[in-house]
This record gives sequence, C-alpha cells and structure tokens, in this order.
Amino acid sequence: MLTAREPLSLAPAVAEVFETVKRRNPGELEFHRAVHEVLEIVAPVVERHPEYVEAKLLERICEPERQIIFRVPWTDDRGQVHVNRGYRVEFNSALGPYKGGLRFAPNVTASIVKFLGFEQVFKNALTGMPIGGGKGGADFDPKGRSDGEIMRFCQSFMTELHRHLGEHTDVPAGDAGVGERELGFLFGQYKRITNRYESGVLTGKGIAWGGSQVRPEATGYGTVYFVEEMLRMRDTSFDGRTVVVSGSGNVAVHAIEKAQQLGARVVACSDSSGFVHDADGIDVELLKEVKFVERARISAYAERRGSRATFVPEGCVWDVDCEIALPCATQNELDEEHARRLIERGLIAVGEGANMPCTAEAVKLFREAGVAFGPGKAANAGGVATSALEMQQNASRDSWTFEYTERRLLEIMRSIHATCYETAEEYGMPGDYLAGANIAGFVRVADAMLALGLI
Ligand code: NDP
Ligand code: 2IT
Repeated sequence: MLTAREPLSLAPAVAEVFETVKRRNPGELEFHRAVHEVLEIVAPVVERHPEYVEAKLLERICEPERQIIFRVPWTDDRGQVHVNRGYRVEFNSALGPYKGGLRFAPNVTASIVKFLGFEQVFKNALTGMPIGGGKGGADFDPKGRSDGEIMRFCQSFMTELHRHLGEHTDVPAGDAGVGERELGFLFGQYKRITNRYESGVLTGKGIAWGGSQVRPEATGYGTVYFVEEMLRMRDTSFDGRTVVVSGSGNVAVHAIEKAQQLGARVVACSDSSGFVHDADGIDVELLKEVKFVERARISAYAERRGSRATFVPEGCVWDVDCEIALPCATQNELDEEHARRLIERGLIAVGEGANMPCTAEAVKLFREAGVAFGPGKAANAGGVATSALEMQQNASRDSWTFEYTERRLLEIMRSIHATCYETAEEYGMPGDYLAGANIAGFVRVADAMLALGLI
C-alpha cells in the first residue's frame, strides 16, 4: 500500500526531482509538500512509463510555465499609500488556458500561490474539462477595508495583471478573500483598460454581468456531492449524520447548506476568531446574513441565535465531535491530534472543501483508520468545474438555469468520484481516493504534455 504526504519515502527516480524542486524553491514548504504528495503517489506510474522519464515529464510538471510577481500600490481612505505584492503563477497549459483563483490574504507568499497552482493543475485535469492550471493573489488583507479601498486595490492589481490574461490565455476566478465584489472591480478595470467586454476572461462573475448560476454554491455543494458518493460506496448517506464544517466563507456556507438539504445536522462552523456550536443545526440563512451581508464575525451569529448557540473565542472547531468533517477554511487547519480525536469519536468521512486543509500526518491517520477521505483536488473541484461551465456559457453567449447547471455539477462530481475510485482500483489501492485523484490527474496532464512535444 502506498502512503502519501509522508516525508522520506520517495523512490529514487522521483527523489532527484524533489531535490531539484527544493533547491529551486528554497523554504517554500507548502509548495514542497504539494509536490511531495504527487511525486510519491505517481512514482509507480512513472516506472511503468519510460516515455515519461525520457521526456523529463516530472521535472517539467513541477516547474511553472511562467511566474509573475508585481507591485500593487494603492491608497487607503485617508490618502495613505500602501504597497502590496501581487502574484500570478501560470503553472500548466497542456489542457487549456491557465485557470484558477486569486487569493487576497496577508499570508499569501510565492509558496502558497505555487502550492495552490500545482494542486490546481491536477484538479482541473480531474474535471475532464479543457482547462490548464494557475493561481494568483496578493498579500493584501481585505478585512476591515471599505468598498472604496477594495476597489482601488483591485484596480491597481488588474492594471498590472491584465496584460497576462485573456479568455484563451489565463482566466482567474475568486478564492479566499476574493468574491463577487472583488471580481466586479477586477472585471470593470480589465474592461476599461482593454476596451473589450471579454466575459470569458474571469469567472465567478455576478449573474447580471456574465456570471453562471450555481458558481457561488459550486465548491461547497460539489464537496458534499463528492462525500455523498463516498458514503454511497459504503451503503450510507448524509441523512441523520452529525457534521462539522470549518470556516464560514463561500465554500463553508454552501457545504453547510447542501449537507443540510441531504438530511445532515451541521452542528458547528468557524472563522479565524473562533467557532460556534449550535446543537440544533446551523441556521444557514442567518449565517449568510451575518457573513455575506453584514461581513461580521462569527460571534454575531451566536449572539443572534441566543441560548441555542455558543461562541468559543479562539477555539478550534475540530474539538467538536462529528461523523463527517468538512474542512472548508484554509491549509493545515486540521492536524494529527484533531484527526486522532475525531477518529476515536466515530468519524467516518472527510471531504476537503479547502485546499490541503489536513496536515500530512492527519491524512495518514485517516487512511490508516479506514475513514473515507476525499482529497481537495477531487472533492473541491466543483468550483472550478462550474467556472468552466461559466466559460462555456460566455463563449456561446448563453445562460443556463440553476437547475440545469446544478445537474451538470452533480454529474461532474459523480464522474470525478468514479475516476478516482476506478483509478485507485486499477493501481491496486481500492478505496484510496488520494491515490486515485493524484494518479488520474497526473496521467491526463502528462499524456497531453507528451503529445504537445518539448515545450
Ligand atoms: P472565504 O474567504 O470566502 O472564506 C474563508 C473562511 O475561512 C472564512 O470564514 C475565514 O475566516 C476562514 N478561515 C481562514 N483562516 C482560518 C483559520 N485559520 N481558522 C478558522 N477559519 C479560518 O474563502 P473560500 O470559502 O472561497 O475558500 C476557503 C478554502 O476553499 C480555501 O482553501 C480555498 O482555496 C478553497 N477553495 C475555494 C474555492 C472557491 O470557489 N472559492 C474553490 C476550491 C477551493 P475569516 O473571515 O476570519 O478570515
Ligand atoms: O481552488 C480553486 O479551485 C478555486 N479557487 C476556483 C478556481 C476557479 O477558477 O474557479
């Protein structure tokens, strides 16, 4: 049985590639870890394919096609000047234009953007849609900023980024800290600078200006659909299950909504200030009001719910017992200790709504304990898949209904699940979605790269 996300176990053929990645990207721990996971799992695949070795496929796949780093100057409401750093890593375009979100958060670094971009390449391949992988963002903290400040930041960011984008070149979307408001300002500035109403250059747009139904819901809904499939393989479902979701942003809120529609009781969610416990089940409409309309902290939810909910300041949501865990906040938020405790208390499934939210050690424990584990690059692929549906609608100047779009999302998530499941079986690791996702994604990208020659 292969084990993933464990250090020091790389086969010699891939160990050398990993050393090169570390040397070229010193200190970029998140990126190293994302690469390590893929290299470790695909090592036996590469051994079966001498043509991959000859074409230096692994070396090429680990090296972004292009990396853009730029200065983003802007002024706050008092006229004070700020300077941030913007990034776009155009990782791989073998399957289509670079595609992936933009993240605005103070802890964004080259390592974070590269790890997200690398994951995105294989995630996008798993969707089966014609999209390559990229990621971007800035070390800008949107918290507490006025709409005017956000607009000026987005305009400055796009003033530089626009020259690298295009519906056939690179198509960003949102990620943490970048939602419909930010995408509106980014799209407006792109349109102004280029004098083109090029809808397909960004996804996650508002419905009134070229967006797709279900895109806001897609990542959270898709994560739940993926977990539903894993549960179905074990002859069970969400119905009557206790669920904990971390975060209370775009992915988390819609994961809560869909899990509840499928009969689950979601008893806790969080933000970076702490978590709320609500034994009756989270009131998702109230949560949306607090987080999306008022842009308030999660404590405001507990205040409104009165005695039914408690807010635990600075607390960790993974201390709450559950049968299904949906980490939907950020990287490395669920560690070995949390995993051990959750397993002891009856955990049966984990779906990574966020990108790499579980530490390597936590993942190892889940797999050893036989917990159904849906890795982010498969489980949260519904967001980018629906972005590709948005591009499809933009290209045909069409717009689809909510029902039709959601059905397409469901079909895509079922197909991703089937691909991961079948690939894991094919490589002798039944039920191992981490292996299935990494191998299936890798093979699709690698074969396309081989076909396109040495570029
Ligand atoms: P949002 O910015 O909408 O929400 C992020 C949420 O996570 C916020 O509630 C935030 O709280 C919380 N959070 C951040 N850090 C912590 C922490 N250390 N502890 C507890 N809560 C924390 O982002 P998204 O929902 O869009 O993204 C969440 C994750 O999902 C990211 O990993 C992203 O890459 C991934 N993802 C997003 C997709 C999308 O379509 N948006 C698609 C696929 C993956 P606070 O407000 O306090 O910061
Ligand atoms: O991590 C992700 O897949 C996203 N942030 C969504 C990317 C997209 O292009 O929709």
